[in-house]
Amino acid sequence: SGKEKWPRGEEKVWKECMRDVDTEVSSITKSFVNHVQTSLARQPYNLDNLGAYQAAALSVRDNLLVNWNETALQYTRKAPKRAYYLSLEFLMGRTLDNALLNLGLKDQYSQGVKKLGFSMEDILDQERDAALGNGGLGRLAACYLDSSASQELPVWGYGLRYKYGIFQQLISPAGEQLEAPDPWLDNQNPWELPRLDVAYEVRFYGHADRLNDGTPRAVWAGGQEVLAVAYDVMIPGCYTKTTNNLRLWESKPKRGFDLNSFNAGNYEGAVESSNSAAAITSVLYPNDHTSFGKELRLKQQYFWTAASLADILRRFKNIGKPITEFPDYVAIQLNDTHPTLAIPELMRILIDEEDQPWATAWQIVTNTFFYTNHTVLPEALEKWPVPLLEHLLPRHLQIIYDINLLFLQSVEKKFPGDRDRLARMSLIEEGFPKQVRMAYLACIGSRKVNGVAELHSDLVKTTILKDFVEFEGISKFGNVTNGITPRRWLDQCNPELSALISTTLKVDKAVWLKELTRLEELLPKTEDEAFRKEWAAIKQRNKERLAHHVQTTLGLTINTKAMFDVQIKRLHEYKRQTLNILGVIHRYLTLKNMTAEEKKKVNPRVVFFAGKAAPAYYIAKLVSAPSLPLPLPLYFIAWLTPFGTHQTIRLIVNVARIINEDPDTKDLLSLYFLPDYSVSLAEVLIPASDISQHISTAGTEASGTSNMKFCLNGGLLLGTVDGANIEIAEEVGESNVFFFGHLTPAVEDLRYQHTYHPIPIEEKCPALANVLNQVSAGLFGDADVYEPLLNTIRQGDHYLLSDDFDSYIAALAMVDEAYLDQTEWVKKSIRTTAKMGKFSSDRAINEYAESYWNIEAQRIA
Ligand code: B1N
Repeated sequence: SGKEKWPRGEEKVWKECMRDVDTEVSSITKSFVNHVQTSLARQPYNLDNLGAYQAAALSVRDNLLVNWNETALQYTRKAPKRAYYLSLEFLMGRTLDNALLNLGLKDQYSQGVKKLGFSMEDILDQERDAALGNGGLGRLAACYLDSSASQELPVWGYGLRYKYGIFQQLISPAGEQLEAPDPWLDNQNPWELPRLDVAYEVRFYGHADRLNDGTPRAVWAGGQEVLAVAYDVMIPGCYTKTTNNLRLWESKPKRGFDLNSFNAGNYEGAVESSNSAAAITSVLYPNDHTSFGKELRLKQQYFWTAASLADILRRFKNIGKPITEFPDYVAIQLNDTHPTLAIPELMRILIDEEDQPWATAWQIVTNTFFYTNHTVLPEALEKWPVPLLEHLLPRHLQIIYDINLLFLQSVEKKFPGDRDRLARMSLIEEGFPKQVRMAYLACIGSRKVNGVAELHSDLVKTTILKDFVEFEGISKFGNVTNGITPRRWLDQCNPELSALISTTLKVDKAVWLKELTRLEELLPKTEDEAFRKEWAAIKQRNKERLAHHVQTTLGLTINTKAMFDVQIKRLHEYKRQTLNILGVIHRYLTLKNMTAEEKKKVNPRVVFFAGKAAPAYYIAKLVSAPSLPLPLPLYFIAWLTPFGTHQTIRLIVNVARIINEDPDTKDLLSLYFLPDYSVSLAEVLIPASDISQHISTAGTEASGTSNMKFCLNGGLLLGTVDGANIEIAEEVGESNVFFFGHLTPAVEDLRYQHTYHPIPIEEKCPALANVLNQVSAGLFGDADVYEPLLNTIRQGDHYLLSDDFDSYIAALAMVDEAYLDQTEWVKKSIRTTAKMGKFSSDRAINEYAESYWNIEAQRIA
C-alpha cells in the first residue's frame, strides 16, 4: 500500500512521548520512551523485549533513586543507630517485579508498556537472576533486606559484587551435572550504581611489627594493596518511602599494572598482580556447607570485611562522636562465620590506628558485633590454617593470639586447673597445621549469638558452644527463627492467591502483607465450599503454569491431574535427596507388582527435584588461584570431591528415563529433575506444589526456609522433626503436616550402632535392601556407577536412611490416603496458609532490631 506499518503498540502514544508534547499520556510511558531514546539510543523499530526490559528497569530505577536519596539524607541528618548485615551471599533473584510492587506501580507499568506494544510478563522474563548466593543462607539475607526496608529500619547490607554468581547447572543426557559460569552482568545491570568515588585500599601479606613501646600497637606494612570499589543496590521497602542500600564491593588493582615489570619487559608479570587483584571478587564459591582452606576464599573474606568496616567507620566519624560511643551508633550482624575477620580487623583499627588501649578496644568490639550460626555440621564449621593466616594477614594473626591469651586466662580463672577445658575452648586447634576456630572467635567477639530455629539454637547451646555457654552465661545465647518475605513468596509468586486473600480478608494487600498474622482470618473459610473450590482452582492453575513452563523450556509434557510432590534445595547428603529417590523406586516397584484393579485406586503422582550439587573442580577452571605456600592437609582434599550428590542426580535422571517411559506405570508415577534451580524457578515451582519434602536427618537442617514458602502457598509439608519444620507444625497443627523418622536425641545412638553393632540391611530394612539390590542389578543402568553411593547406605549410613526408610514409606502412604479426600485436603491447605504468619521475615527482623541491635524505625517523610 506504500504506507509503512507502525512497528508496535499505539503509534499515537509513541509519537506523543517522543515529541514530549503535553498530553494525557502518563509520565510512566514518557519516561519509558525517553530511556529507549536516550539511555539505550534505540527506536521503536528495533526495540526487542530485552530493550523494553532495560527501558522499564531504568524508568523504575528513577523512582527508586528519589526515595533512596531521601532515605540516605535522613539517616545522615538524624544519625540514628544503624545496623549492618554482613553477608558473603545475597541471593536476590529478579528485581523489577519486586520494585514495581513495593512502589505500588505494578498496574500503571503494565498498562503503560501494553500501549507501547509489550506485555509485562515478557518484559519481566528478560531479567537475569542476581544469584550471588548458594541457598538458604543467601536467600535469607535477601529476605532480611526486604523486611528491613519494609519495616523502615536503618539497615544496610554489605557483600561482594561477584562477576560470576552461582554456576549454571546443565544436566547431560547421562545425568551428569555440568557447570558453566553465570555471566549475570553481561547485559549490564540497571539495578546497581557504580560509586567510583567510594573506594578503600585493602592490604594483604607484608609484615607486622609490634612497637613494644608499652602500647599494644604494631605497624603492618608491605605486601599487596588492592582497591575496593563500591556498587550500590537500592532496596525498596513495601509501600514506604524507605529505600535502603546494599553495598557490594568490587576488587581492582590499585595501579593499572606494575610499571616496573612492564618497563623491564616482563609483560606477563606486569599484568599478573592486576589479574590477582581482580580475581578476588571474580566468583562466588559454590561450596555450600564446606570449608576447605583456600587462600582466595580467605582473601575474599578479608577484602570484604576490611572495606565494609572502613566504610562504616568513616560514616560514624562524620557524626563527630568519640570512638567509645561506636556501639551506640553501630550494630554489625555477622551472617555465619564468613565475616569473622571483622573482629580482629576492628581491633586492629582501634589499636593501631586509633591508639586505643586493648581493654577499650575489646569493649567496643564486643558491644558492636552479633553472630548468627547457621549450621552445626562439623564439615561446615570454618577453620583457617594458622600458616595461611600468618602469610596473608600477619597482624590479624597476632591479634587473634592476643585475644586467645587473654580469653584463656579468664577461663582459667573461672575453672582453675581444667586443662581439657582450656584445650577445648582455645581459638587455636592443635594439629598439623594449627587452625583458628572461627565460630569460637565470632562467639567471644560478639554481644550475642543466635541460631535460626528453636531446635537449632538449642543444639548450638548444648553442642558446639556448650563450653561457651558455661563460661559466658546463657543470656548471651538466643534464637531468632528464620522468616521469608511474603512480598516475593506470596504476592509476587502467587498473584491469584494473593488477590483471593485480599478479597476474603476485605483488606488491601498493603495491610496484610506487612501484618501477616492476619492470614488467620482465613480460618473460618475452611467451611465455605465456594471458597474451597476457588482455593483449589488457583492451585490447579499454578500447576498448569508450572507444566507450561516445563513444556516450553524442556519440551516435556506433565500430567497436571496428578499430585505434585516437590523437593528443591541444594543437593547434600544430610538433606537426603537419596531417601526421596529410593522412595520413588520403591513406589515404582510396588506399582509394577499391582493388578489393573489395584492400580485404579492409586493416586497419580509427579515427583519434581531441582538443586545444584557442589562442583568438584569449578573454581580452578575460572580463576588461576594463587597457590598456597604449604601443602593442603589431606582431609581438605576429601571435601573437594563431593561425588555422592553427583551420583544422586545421576540416579534421579536415569530412574526418570525408565519410569517415565514405562507403559505399566507412567500414568501413575513420573519423575523430573529440573536443571539449574534458581530463585525464579522456585517462584514457579513453589505455588504449584501439593506436597513438598523437607526430610533431613533430625538435628542436621538448622532451619530450612523453603518449607515456609511452600506452606505459605498452601502446599502441605512432608518432613522430619527437624529445623523449622517443628515450629511450622506447632503453628499449623500436627494433623496438618506429615512427620516421620527418628528424633534428634536418637541420632547419636543410632550412629553408634551403625559403627559398632551394624545390622545387615537385609535384616534391618528389607524394603530398602530390595530397592538397593534392584539398583545394583542394573534396573536403571550404570550399575557400578551407583555402587559407592549405595555402599554409604549399606555401611556406616551416617545420615540414617536405613533407620528412617520404613517410616518414610509409611508417611508417603499417609499422604496418598489424605489426598484421596480432596475436601479435607483443601481444608488442610487453607489452614496451613492461615497459620503461617509467624514466618514472615518482618517478624524475624523486628526481633533482631529490638532484642539484638537496639535500633528504631525511621519514618522517611
Ligand atoms: O542457612 C539457612 C538455613 O535455613 C539452613 O537450614 C542452613 O542449612 C543454611 C557455608 C552455609 N547453613 N550454613 C550454610 C552456606 C554457605 C557456606 O559457604 C555454610 N547455609 C546454611 C538460613 O539460616
